Amino acid sequence: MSKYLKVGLALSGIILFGAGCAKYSASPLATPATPEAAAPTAIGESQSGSEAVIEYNDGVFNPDTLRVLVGTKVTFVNKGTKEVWPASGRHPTHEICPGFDALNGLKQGETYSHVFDKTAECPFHNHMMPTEHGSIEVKAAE
Ligand SMILES: [Cu+2]
Repeated sequence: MSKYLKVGLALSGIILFGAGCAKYSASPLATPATPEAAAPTAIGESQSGSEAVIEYNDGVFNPDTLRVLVGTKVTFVNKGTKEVWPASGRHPTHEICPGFDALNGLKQGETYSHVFDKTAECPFHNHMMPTEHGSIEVKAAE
């Protein structure tokens, strides 16, 4: 009995030690401080189906990939000094998600909102600088 107990303790010691090692070796891979801001692709998720915000700051949409439920109002906010004109792909016709088009450039502090009322994959871009782009996935409410 005591022999089994000793083996059991030894095993759990090894398991604990192993877990400790795994944790320790994994930590250097983690990005310090703010992984969301540092990552090249920021993914936002809205589960409420109500509202979501995408901030634009001098060439960067944050998040640039967003998943929302049908019926979500997405608001683009210009936080930077460069103008931004959010619009659906494909440039320059913006026909992929009809109606998703600010129709003019937003200056610093200005906003544009669009309600996504059906499931779709809506790539978007800055119509004034089409190389700046992102994507909004509109999913059915469950
Ligand atoms: Cu465009």
